[in-house]
Order: sequence, then C-alpha cells, then structure tokens
Amino acid sequence: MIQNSIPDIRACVPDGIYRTACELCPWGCGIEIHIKNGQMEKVRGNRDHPLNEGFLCPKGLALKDFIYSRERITYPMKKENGDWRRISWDEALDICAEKLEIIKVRYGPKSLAVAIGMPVLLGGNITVSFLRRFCDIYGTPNCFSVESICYRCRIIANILTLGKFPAADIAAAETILVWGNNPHESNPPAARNIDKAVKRGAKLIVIDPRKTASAKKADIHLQIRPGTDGALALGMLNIIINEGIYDKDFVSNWTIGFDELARSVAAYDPERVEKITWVPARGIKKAARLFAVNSPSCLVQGTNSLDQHINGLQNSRALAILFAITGNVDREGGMVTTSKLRVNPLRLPEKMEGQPLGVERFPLFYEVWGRAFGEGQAMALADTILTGNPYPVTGLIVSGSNPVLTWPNSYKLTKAIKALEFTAVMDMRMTATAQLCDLFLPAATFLERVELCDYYGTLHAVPFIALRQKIMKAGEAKSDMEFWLELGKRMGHSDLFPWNRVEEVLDYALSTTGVTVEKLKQQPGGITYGEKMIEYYKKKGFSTPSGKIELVSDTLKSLGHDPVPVYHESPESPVTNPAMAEEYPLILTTGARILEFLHSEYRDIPKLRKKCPKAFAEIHTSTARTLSVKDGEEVFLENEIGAMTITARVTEDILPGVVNVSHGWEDSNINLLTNDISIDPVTGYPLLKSLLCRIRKKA
Ligand SMILES: Nc1nc2c(c(=O)[nH]1)N[C@H]1C(S)=C(S)[C@@H](COP(=O)(O)OP(=O)(O)OC[C@H]3O[C@@H](n4cnc5c(=O)[nH]c(N)nc54)[C@H](O)[C@@H]3O)O[C@H]1N2
Ligand SMILES: Nc1nc2c(c(=O)[nH]1)N[C@H]1C(S)=C(S)[C@@H](COP(=O)(O)OP(=O)(O)OC[C@H]3O[C@@H](n4cnc5c(=O)[nH]c(N)nc54)[C@H](O)[C@@H]3O)O[C@H]1N2
Ligand code: SF4
Ligand SMILES: [Mo]
Repeated sequence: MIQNSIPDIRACVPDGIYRTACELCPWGCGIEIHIKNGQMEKVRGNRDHPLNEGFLCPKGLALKDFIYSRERITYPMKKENGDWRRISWDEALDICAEKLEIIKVRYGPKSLAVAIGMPVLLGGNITVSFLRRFCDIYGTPNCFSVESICYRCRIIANILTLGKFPAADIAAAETILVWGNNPHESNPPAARNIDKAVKRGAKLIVIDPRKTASAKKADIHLQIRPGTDGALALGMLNIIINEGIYDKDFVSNWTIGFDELARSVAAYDPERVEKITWVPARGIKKAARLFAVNSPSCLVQGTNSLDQHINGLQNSRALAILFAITGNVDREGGMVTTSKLRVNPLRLPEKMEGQPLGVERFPLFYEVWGRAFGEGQAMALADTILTGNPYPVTGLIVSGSNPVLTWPNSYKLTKAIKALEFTAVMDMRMTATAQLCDLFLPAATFLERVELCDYYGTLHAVPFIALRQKIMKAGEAKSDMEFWLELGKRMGHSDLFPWNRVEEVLDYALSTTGVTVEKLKQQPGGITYGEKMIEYYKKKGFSTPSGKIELVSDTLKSLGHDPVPVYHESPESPVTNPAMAEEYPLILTTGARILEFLHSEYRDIPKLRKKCPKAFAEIHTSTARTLSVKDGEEVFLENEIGAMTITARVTEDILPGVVNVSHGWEDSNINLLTNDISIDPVTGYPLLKSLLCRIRKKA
C-alpha cells in the first residue's frame, strides 16, 4: 500500500519568511522559505548569503515540488507477503530493535551494516557522528557511506601530501584550473564564481573529455582521454620542473623529495604524454606554463572524476603536487583551508567490535597517521554478504541512499541485499533499493528537521556555518537523527542517549565551541565562523610526519604503493587490453552530473524531469556516423558485464570515441555495466570512469 495523494505536509512555524540552507545538492545555497496560511508558499534565494547571493538553480527553484511530491511516503511500512502494509512508528522501532538483538545474539554485532548516503552526509558532521554513535554502542564497525566512492579519495591524497585538504580560492585567483569538473551542472555557485573571475580577467584552463559550458569559455581546453589524467599531470610537472618555473624557495624550504619527483616525471615528456592522453603536446605546455606563471592559481577539481579510476589516489596526489610546487598552498587566490568547528565528540569507538570490512586491504582509507576517518570500504560489502567471508553480514539499514542505483555492480548488490535476513531503509520515496527491503522508514526533508550545516568552509573556502531550522512537518516523517536517537533508547541505551530532542544533541556537540543553537537561531541563514588560513605553514609547518609537503611519501612506500605518483593505464583500455578493445572499442565514462537531478533523485518532479525525460548515451557526431546511429535513436550499450537499451545523444561536444552515460536512472541503470573489482589499490575506489564498451544499432 503506497499513498498516492498529497500527504499531510504543513508548516510548523507561524506565517513569515524563514532563512535556511538548501540541501537539494551538496553546496548549501542560502534560501528563504515563505510560509503563508500554514503552507510553504514559495522559495527565494537569500541575497545576503555569501555563496549564492540570491541565485538559485532549477533544483532549488523546484524545492516546493520536492517537499510536496506525490511520491512522498510519510509513514512507516512493513513488507508482508510481498506487499507493503502501513504500520506505526512504535511497531517499526520494535521490529528494528528485535531484529538487531537477534542479529547480535546469532552472529555478533558486526553482522549489522549501515549504509549512509549523500543526504545524511549533508546533514553535517554532527548528524553523521551521532549515527555512528549508535553503531559504536550497538557494537558494529560496519558503518559505510558514499565516501567509499566519493570525495574521501582526494581528501586522503591531500592529507598524505600536505597534511590537510585545501579548497580553491576562486574569487582571488589569476588562473583557475578546472580539472574533471563541470560546475554549471554540478556546482552552480562555483560556476558563478568562476564566471565572475573570468569577467575580471582571470585565465581559465579546463581539462575534460567534453566541451562543457566552462570549456567553451576557457582560454585553454584540453580534451583528455578519460582515465589518463595522471599522465597529463605528470606531463605538466615535467614541463614546470624542466623550465624551472616552480617556486624554488617554497620547494626547498617546505617540501621533501623534490629530486626523486624530478627523476620520476622526467619520463613524462609532452610528446609521450600526448600519445597517452590524446591531448596535443602544445596544449599541455601552454596549460603548464599558464598555471605556473600566471599565479595565484587554484585548482577546481571534480569531486570524483579523477578518483573513480585505478589511479584515483595518485591522480589527486599529482594534482596536489602541482599546486604545491608552484607555490599556491595557503595562498590567497590559490588553495586555502579554513578553521573548523571543533565539536564535542559524539562517538564511542571503544565500544566497537573489531574493525570494519576493507580495512586490512585499504588501511589508509580507514586512517592516516592515527587520524581516523573510521569507515570501512563499502565495496567489500556485497562479497562479504554473499560469501560470509571474513564473517557473516546478515542485516543492513540504509539511511538516505539508493545503492542499488548508485553503487557499482548493481546485479551483485541486488543479489546480496536479497540474501540478507533483515533490511530497513529510511527514505522519502519507494526507491529501487527500498523495494528490496523489509521495512520502510519515512524520512523528514531538510525543511522538516533541525541540523547544523558546517561544511561550507571545506567546500568553498568560505568560513561559514548555518542552522537548518525546522519549518515544516510531513505526516509521521522523522529526521534521521530522531530515528537513531529513538532506536538507541528503545534498545535500552538511554544512559548513552541522554537527550530527548535533536536540539539537545546539537547543543551538547557545540558546547566546546561558544556557538549555541539559540545563537544560530538569531542568525538564521548562517554566521561566518573562523578564517581563511593564509601562510599558515609558516606558523605550524605541515601536519605530515616530516612537517613538510611530502612529494615523496614514505607512508605510501611502506605499504607497497608508488611513493611518487606514477601513471598506470586503466585495466580496460586499448593499451592494456587490445583484445577487449577490439570487441568494445569505445571508452565509457559514467556519472557526469545533470543539473536537474541529484544522482537518482528528482525524477519524480515533473518540472525537472521535463528538461531531461530519459537516460542518454552521449557520443560524438563522427562516432555516430561510423555506427550509423542518429541522434535520439534507441541503441544497445554493452560491455563485458552487461547490456542495456539507451537513447543516443549525438553531439559535437564530446571527444570522438568516448561515451558518456549518467547514473541514477531506474530504467537505464548504468551501474549494471560497472564492476566493483577494478579498484584504486590505496582507497578501494571503483573504476567508474575509464571503461570499455560498444554501441550497437537495435535493428
Ligand atoms: N546537479 C547535480 N549536482 C551534483 C550532483 C548531482 O548528482 N547532480 N552530485 C554531487 C556530488 S555527490 C558530486 S560527487 C559532485 C560531482 O561533481 P564532479 O566530479 O565535478 O562531476 P561532474 O560535474 O559530472 O563533472 C565531471 C566532469 O568530468 C568529466 N570527466 C569524466 N571522466 C573524466 C576523466 O576521466 N577525466 C577528466 N579529466 N574528466 C572526466 C565529465 O565529462 C564531466 O564534465 O557533484 C555534486 N553536484
Ligand atoms: N556509475 C556511477 N555511479 C555513481 C557515481 C558516478 O559518477 N558514476 N557517483 C557516485 C557519487 S559521487 C555519489 S555521492 C553517490 C550518491 O549515492 P546516493 O547517496 O545513494 O545517491 P542518491 O540517489 O541521491 O540517494 C539518496 C537517497 O536518499 C533519499 N533522501 C533524500 N533526503 C533524505 C534525507 O534527508 N534522509 C533520508 N533518510 N533520505 C533522504 C533520496 O530520496 C534518495 O533515495 O553515487 C555514486 N554513484
Ligand atoms: S546549487 Fe541548487 S540545489 Fe544546490 S544548494 Fe544551490 S540552489 Fe540548492
Ligand atoms: Mo558524490
């Protein structure tokens, strides 16, 4: 039974205008919610917000449709004989508590896995730590998140190199290097900042196999073969070192391993790199010189387009080295970090039993120099469920994720989820993942809960935090935090969950900071917090074992990895596997963002869906001609793993021989054609962006 009328959604505050931060994608633009007659009347951009200055993208403008979507489910449900039955929260919490006790007694607590998705991460660090607190108390280390596929890889690469993870200071840059990022689709506030910088005279370099909106405005566009970015970065370093256009003082005072780096990059002369990357040597030289000389220069790196390769970590290492030796670290207009809120820790890791899956194989994913990220590598989960090796995993709770569409190898993952003894999902809609589960828990949206949005600093070089206030109420939907709080109490842990409301948890976490929920309420929409740390290393050095930037990494060496970045070809490429390339001659990159959607979300919003009604495979006009395929024609897309039908989109805006397919489509799920076997050896990131495929006409 699924409701099909608009559920009971209304304001829980008096009529008026309320400021908060949008969460329909990661960037947190400032918004104003207009409440009239007890309902949301409209949304407007917050002109005072430093990030978006009032501007909203189509998703933000469709917020009302998202909140009131007809597909929303606002009460718990239980699956019985294949059908969903509405139940009360009491019953839902009792079922969870009972099943979790059974799992613990039969198999031990680590037999429960929890998977959290993008929306929960966007709920801020306190939300994530709170959810992990539950896992700690229950005793399972197996709490996974989308960080097994997204973002963490480059954070680890930057920490290994500079001891921290800086962001691009676009507003003050002279040269902006946009590498594997399409901000007009995936990060509209950054796109606006880049456009503004270009207008004031900053130079723009774009490295992308597609002619994106930024590429079309760029001074230099390098149309690269997907997966060869490591070679290109080493080629640029080769030029910069050979021509002596790096920051010599900075390198000699603040880095270690320069000679070894120089020896290693000597093999990547521009002519050789041209053969690997398909980028003309002339372009490589021009880009390297511009970035090194016309500084300050910043790097706007795609969140994952360089990570989801077998070279994931080394790609980001090479890029960190590029901005480091050119003297752009902790520099206005270069790469900067901002001071962060140091909140009271909520986690109790001493209660955990053992280490999460994947740690043995990917220890640096779990922690670097005792700085624990603390998660296992989710790509190990499906195999563990299916084999019981190294121990049985029999229960799964999914909070705000749709892994059946968003994790690689959907066949295997579906099989694994079906094999579990207990599965629950917390979501707003009946997703492909929820359909496989035993229990559905209705989630509140970001307008229906209170949380601290504390990630602006890391993402935008804008030191800023904001309170998301509870403005609306939707049926029986609960926030993720409320659910874990109530489940903790229900399982007899009131002593370790001594709070009754989420606000109390926030105040407890904030008690070390001088910031309070009340204070934040007075400043709805956010307050600046902390500062940009310019030339910070002069005070404290770098937080690496050597105190300097590690161009050569002993940590990587000691674990058997390349100590300086080296390029390795994708296992699926015309170079490494010519036989496969004969059968599957096109290069497939997956997951390029579509402005109107967030991964598998918002296909239910007609206004947004109208702009992009179905999945498509983007190919160049010349590729289409060779295949005799026309724009809009239905074709077969195939590789060694699977096949699907998809609409061809024929364009001049992609490199010939490359196919681009986005993820998140339930009827055309590209993750049926990706696998979880080819991975980055340091972090376990899957290979999603340099695969081989073919396109065949249907008739
Ligand atoms: N509208 C929208 N915005 C989003 C999201 C969304 O789903 N929808 N998701 C959010 C999330 S979680 C993330 S992680 C970010 C992702 O953001 P990004 O990682 O920046 O992903 P894209 O914006 O798709 O940019 C990827 C660009 O990289 C190019 N590319 C593909 N393969 C390669 C390659 O091998 N090398 C190089 N150099 N380029 C390549 C593609 O052509 C594309 O133009 O976006 C965030 N923003
Ligand atoms: N092939 C391929 N696959 C990819 C990528 C790629 O580039 N290529 N990109 C990867 C990346 S970078 C990422 S980040 C992942 C994203 O992977 P996911 O996080 O799984 O992405 P979503 O599809 O956004 O799923 C979020 C789910 O949470 C629900 N939801 C929304 N708000 C809330 C809330 O507040 N609480 C709860 N409980 N639920 C909520 C939504 O309805 C939706 O079903 O996808 C990855 N998958
Ligand atoms: S870019 Fe759009 S969806 Fe993302 S936070 Fe801003 S308005 Fe919301
Ligand atoms: Mo992501």
